[in-house]
Amino acid sequence: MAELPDLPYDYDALEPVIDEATMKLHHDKHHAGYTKKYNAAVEGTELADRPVDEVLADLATVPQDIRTAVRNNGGGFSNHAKFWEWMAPVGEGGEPSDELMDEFEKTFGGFEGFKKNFTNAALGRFGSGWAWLVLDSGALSVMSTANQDTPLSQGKTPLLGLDVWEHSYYKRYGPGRADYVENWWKVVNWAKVNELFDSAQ
Ligand code: MN3
Repeated sequence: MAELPDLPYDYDALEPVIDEATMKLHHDKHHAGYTKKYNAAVEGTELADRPVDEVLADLATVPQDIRTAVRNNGGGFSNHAKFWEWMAPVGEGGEPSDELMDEFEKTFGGFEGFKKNFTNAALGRFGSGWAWLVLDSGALSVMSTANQDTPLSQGKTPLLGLDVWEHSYYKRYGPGRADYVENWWKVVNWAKVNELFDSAQ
C-alpha cells in the first residue's frame, strides 16, 4: 500500500516560485488522489505488500486488469513523493556535488549544457508529463515521460524530476510553462540529488 507523505516543508515554503495554493491542491488533492486510487487498485492482491517503486519497476508482472491503474496511480504516487523532496526553499537547496558536476561535464559539456537539455525535455513534452535526469546503466541521461510514467519502469533511476502537468504551474504562470521551468531551478534541492547520485553509484 502507498502512504501519502507529508510535505517536507510548509505549503508556502517554495514561494515565490511555487505558490501556496498550488502546493495545497497539488499535495492534498492530486497526490492524495493518486495514493488513494493506487491503494484501491492493489487492495486484496499480493501487490499490496510490495513497495510501490518495486511494482513500477516490474509492471509486466502486474495483473492485466489493474495494470493501467497501477501504472498511472502508482506512478503518480511515486513521482510526487520524490518531487516534494527534489525541492527546497529558495537559497536552501545547495549545489551539485563535485562528483555530479564532473558527470555533467562528461555528458553534457557542463552544468549549463545539462540545464539546457533538461529544459528542452520539459518544454518539449506535449501535454502532461515529466522531465527527468536519470542514471541509465551508470551514465547520466535526460529524458521525459508522458502522464505519470516513471523512468523506473524503463530500468532507469530517477535523480531529479520536474512535473510539467498544468496543475503544477497554471495558477501562477498560466500557460507559461517556460517561465515555470526557468524559475523552478531556484528551488531545486541539490542536496537530495547528490544523495541519490551517490547511493546509485
Ligand atoms: Mn502533479
